[in-house]
Amino acid sequence: MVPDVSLIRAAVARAHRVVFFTGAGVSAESGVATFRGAGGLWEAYRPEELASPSAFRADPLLVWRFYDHRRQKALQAHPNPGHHAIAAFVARWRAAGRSAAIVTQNVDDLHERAGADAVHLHGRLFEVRCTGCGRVTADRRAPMPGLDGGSLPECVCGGVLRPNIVWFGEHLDPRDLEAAYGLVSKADVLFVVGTSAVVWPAAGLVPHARRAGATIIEVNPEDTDASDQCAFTVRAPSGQALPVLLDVEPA
Ligand code: BV8
Ligand code: ZN
Repeated sequence: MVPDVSLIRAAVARAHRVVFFTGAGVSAESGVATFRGAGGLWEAYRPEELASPSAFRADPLLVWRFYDHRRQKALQAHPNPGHHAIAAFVARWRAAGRSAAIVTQNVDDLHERAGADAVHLHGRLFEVRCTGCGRVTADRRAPMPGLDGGSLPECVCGGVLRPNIVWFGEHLDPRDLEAAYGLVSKADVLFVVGTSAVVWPAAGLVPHARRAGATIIEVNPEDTDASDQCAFTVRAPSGQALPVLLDVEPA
């Protein structure tokens, strides 16, 4: 680990408002593939080939098969000690009358399955949205019936359903963005966990928090685009580091 664990813990204990900004790395130890880097999803595909409106228009079956595969993998996964440490910390801080929140770029539901709520900036793998009437519904069918036979899931209105995910070139939900920027602008401590910080506007949360005076703590085995904004960088897997770093009581 790192020598400044006690410094980090002291900063966290003093914090009245803590935000966790997470990316695919927080789910890596649950066996959910990250996007970039070795073994990442994008190694086999190019993002614009699959996670974009044009890809869905061109070949909705291919895109649905990509998400169906990820839905099945995500259902087989379980929250890891990193998810549990964050969820327990958030509950403890709120019980003490302090503020703690999670803003995630992830579309899996592992934060929720560890008992926490989260702002999902890039949508949710287990929701579908109708391309006709716009209705959003929870949907955990995996495998998705019909895909093997070449038929696309449909809404009760007859419209084709799509994953309720923000694709490249699509706007994030302004309510989520507003919530996320509102949280980090008041944070005393911002944990940046398991993200390469290359995707915007989500990545903008880090410089925004820094300008607002937050102490930023990165938990990631590797250097990222956010590393130079961080007061502390913990070069370790989040499932190992977070149970240690978050084992604090409010001071
Ligand atoms: C938009 C859903 C307006 C799909 C995703 C500036 C401003 C605005 C837009 C842009 C801009 N510059 C460029 C853009 C365009 C684009 C963008 O940011 N492109 C990047 C690639 C340059 N942004 C957009 O298109 C956004 N839309 O801005 O709308 C607009 C409209 C039209 C025209 C212009 C602008 C929409 C972005 C959302 C895209 N959707 N996901 C899906 O999931 O299938 S993004 C995708 O990347 C995932 O959601 C993921 O969450 C996100 C970020 O990736 P990470 O989570 O960081 O994961 P990654 O694999 O990269 O890194 C993993 C990290 O974990 C690594 O650092 C690794 O070291 C670490 N790690 C590994 N193991 C562990 C670990 N850490 C801890 N513990 C471990 N054990
Ligand atoms: Zn519909």
